[in-house]
Amino acid sequence: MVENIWLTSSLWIGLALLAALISIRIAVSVALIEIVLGAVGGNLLGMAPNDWVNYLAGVGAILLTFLAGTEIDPKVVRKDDMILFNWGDGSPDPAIPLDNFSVRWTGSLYLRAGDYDFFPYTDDGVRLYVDGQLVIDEWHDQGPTQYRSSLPLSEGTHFIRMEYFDRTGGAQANLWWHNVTVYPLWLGEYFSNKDLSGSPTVVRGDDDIDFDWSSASPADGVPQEGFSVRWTGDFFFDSADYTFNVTADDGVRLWIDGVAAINEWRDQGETTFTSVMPLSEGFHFVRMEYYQNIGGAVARISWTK
Ligand SMILES: [Ca+2]
Ligand SMILES: [Ca+2]
Ligand SMILES: [Ca+2]
Repeated sequence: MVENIWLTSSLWIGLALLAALISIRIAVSVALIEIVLGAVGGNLLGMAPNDWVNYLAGVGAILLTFLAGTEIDPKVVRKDDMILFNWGDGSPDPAIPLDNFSVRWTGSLYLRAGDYDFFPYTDDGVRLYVDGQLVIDEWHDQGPTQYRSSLPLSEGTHFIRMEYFDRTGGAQANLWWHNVTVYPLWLGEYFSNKDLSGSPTVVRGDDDIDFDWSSASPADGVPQEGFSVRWTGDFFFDSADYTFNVTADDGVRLWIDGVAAINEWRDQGETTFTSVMPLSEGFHFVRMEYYQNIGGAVARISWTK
């Protein structure tokens, strides 16, 4: 089963790469060729929906670790596991200049049905296409900025393309997404290790992050010690300074949009950390990561204006 998924994934990656290379060669829209090749792949290679893929679908950026993005640039062609980059004043590759460079990622994702929010966070410009449709068009110079696009998607394979450029100075490019129908509040990914590595053992929706597991396991199949959790969600905020309160035993990290708000990633007893973040009115993407080493296990978050 797992081997089949890897085979399927690598075929999709290959198709996306082929589409991009052909499009560079003959200067025809990548999206068009992706859709044609995607249809060919789906019909001829028998890539039927699969329970395991279903289970993973809707998990957001993590799916890119399987289906990958493919960076296509006439200078450098390589595979990236996720679109999560902060190059600072550097560049993605020695062959690429520090400023005035651009990147295109393409990937094919098998997604569950639902309303999806897509969140690029970039410095500078960004364009995002879903199934060839331009859903975010912010191709201009700017500091780090998050955008959001909401659209309903059917169950099946969807084609994501993100294009990006850096003009000068700092450079970063991130993309997350969230299935708000399946996970209206928090999406929780529970890992049977302390560093969020590999595939999660359990993926579920959590209404709140307000847990004191003591010495119990947090979820079926996850050990009571030596586990980690990533929670992601998008929530509406007013225009105000928000105080985020995070309590953890042991380590915890918190990001609001792409901005690191709390980083206390170490063994420790139950401790509360606070960070004040100025937010604009609208939806913001919140990501909290947590690990439990041994002994007590507590994870909580709340915020107030
Ligand atoms: Ca730069
Ligand atoms: Ca820049
Ligand atoms: Ca502990």
